[in-house]
Amino acid sequence: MTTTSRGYAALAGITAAAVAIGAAEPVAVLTGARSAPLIAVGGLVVDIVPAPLKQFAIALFGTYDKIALLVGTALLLAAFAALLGVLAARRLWAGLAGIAAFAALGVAAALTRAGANVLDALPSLVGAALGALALWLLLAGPLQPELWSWSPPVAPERAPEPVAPEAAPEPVAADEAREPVPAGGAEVDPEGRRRFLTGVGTLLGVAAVAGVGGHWLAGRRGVSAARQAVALPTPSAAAPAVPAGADLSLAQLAPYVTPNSGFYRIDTALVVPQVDPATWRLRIHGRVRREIELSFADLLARPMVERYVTLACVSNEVGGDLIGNARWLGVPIKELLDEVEPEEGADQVVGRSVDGWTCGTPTAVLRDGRDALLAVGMNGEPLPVEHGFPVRMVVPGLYGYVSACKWVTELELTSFADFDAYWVPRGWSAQGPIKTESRIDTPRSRNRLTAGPVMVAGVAWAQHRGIRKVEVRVDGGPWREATLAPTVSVDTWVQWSWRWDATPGEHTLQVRATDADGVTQTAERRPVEPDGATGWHAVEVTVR
Ligand SMILES: Nc1nc2c(c(=O)[nH]1)N[C@H]1C(S)=C(S)[C@@H](COP(=O)(O)O)O[C@H]1N2
Ligand SMILES: [Mo]
Repeated sequence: MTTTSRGYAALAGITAAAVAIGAAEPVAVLTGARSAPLIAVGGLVVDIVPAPLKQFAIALFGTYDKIALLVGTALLLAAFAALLGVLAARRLWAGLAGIAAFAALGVAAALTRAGANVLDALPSLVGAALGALALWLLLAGPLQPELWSWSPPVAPERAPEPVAPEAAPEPVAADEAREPVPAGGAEVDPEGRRRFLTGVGTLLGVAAVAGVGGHWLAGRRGVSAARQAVALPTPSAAAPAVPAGADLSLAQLAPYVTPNSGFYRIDTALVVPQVDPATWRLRIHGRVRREIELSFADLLARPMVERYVTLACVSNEVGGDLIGNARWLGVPIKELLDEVEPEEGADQVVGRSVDGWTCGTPTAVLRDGRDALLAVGMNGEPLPVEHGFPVRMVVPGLYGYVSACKWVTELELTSFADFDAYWVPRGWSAQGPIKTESRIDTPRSRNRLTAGPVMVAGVAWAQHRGIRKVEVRVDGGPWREATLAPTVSVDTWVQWSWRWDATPGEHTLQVRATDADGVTQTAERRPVEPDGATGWHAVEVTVR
């Protein structure tokens, strides 16, 4: 095979893959976006990939880790498809077998997603069938450019062009020199080439239209209309007003209340679950005396409280931004647990999402009187779909991975001895109380400042314990106490500020917080795994 024909074969393989992926999308409109092959395989990868690799992806790509995964999967698929095309040009059956293997992977991935049914195999099967058809059309069918070694000769062997003696010899690729030139010559018959490339272009166009159109249609089947139709009830216990001065409103400083659009998002869902509130149910069951099941209307009919709670991710590095503060509206989980009457020893409540993700929360924490909520509202709106619409859990004082189940559909009373939630077998601690932490928001590292007074400010948090003190120091000097802004409650972060008389030179600023129990944030640097990072945040600045 020549380099040219190998290029054409690779192009045919990539085109067939594009047809397969594109054709699967309109089918996934019927079966759900999660059953589309790329998403299903990506979801499988998310679930089986080793935890350190996942943490690496989160660290590297932050909240773009999903896009990175999908782009990576697509590039890998394209590489395999190119290889498959080259194989198929020699033996078509090898290419078709390769497509069948990919179809099997897609089907297996789609069928192992939580709540999957047999129909979820359809997108991969239809995609694979049409991909195989495309491969045949391009390599062996009416669109083939007739340059494969086994294709029938189309042109009589031409005499070699006479080479002018003064011309430099053409460099010849090693394999071209070794392999006999197939009948028909290494040159592509221009008619065949036009037919092939037109075919490739048309198929890629059809794949793109099917893929983009199908994806768009699937999106329209989403729940954003149902979300807009939700009328949130007035809380029977309103959130306390945010005290004047809680927000210092400094440039670079995180606002006291995080807007929904800027709220960090972390979850394992490659496509955001679309849960229709009309069919949503919450089952509270397991080791209880009285199992209950609630509809969305049942939930909305209950007395609701509104509370500010700061949510934090266990994967947040020291100085990181996987933390946000919002006003949540919801039903106290304690009241629901009182109704079901958990059995003695049922020390864990497992929140289960529609996509099968689980978290395990201590029953005692949910019943100790703190504002643990089954939330339906976030900052005065129904929950944004990516933040768990229609219902999620919010528990002050615990990291999200053990408490903040989005798209929640089940609360199961069990014990820590009997059940490991999603992240536990992946190396994370079963217990996840939030660690006392603080962050410098302004100035930022590498900021250039002018000598004189500089406002140093940031946030500190120790949800449900509260922050007593924040201290700052320059270049390892004495700790200086910062001013704490007022805050709504011990369940939220607090802004702090300290006026620094900056002198010219390179300086390092450090911060540490002390919680209301009197415990000062440890200097010991520990990684996020298994139960949250520790250490002091530092920024390095230049003052002129
Ligand atoms: N269904 C579901 N809920 C989930 C997760 C998830 O992967 N799936 N991740 C949890 C984690 S690790 C965190 S930190 C919070 C983040 O909530 P947010 O995306 O609304 O900020 O959601 C939690 N709830
Ligand atoms: Mo998290």
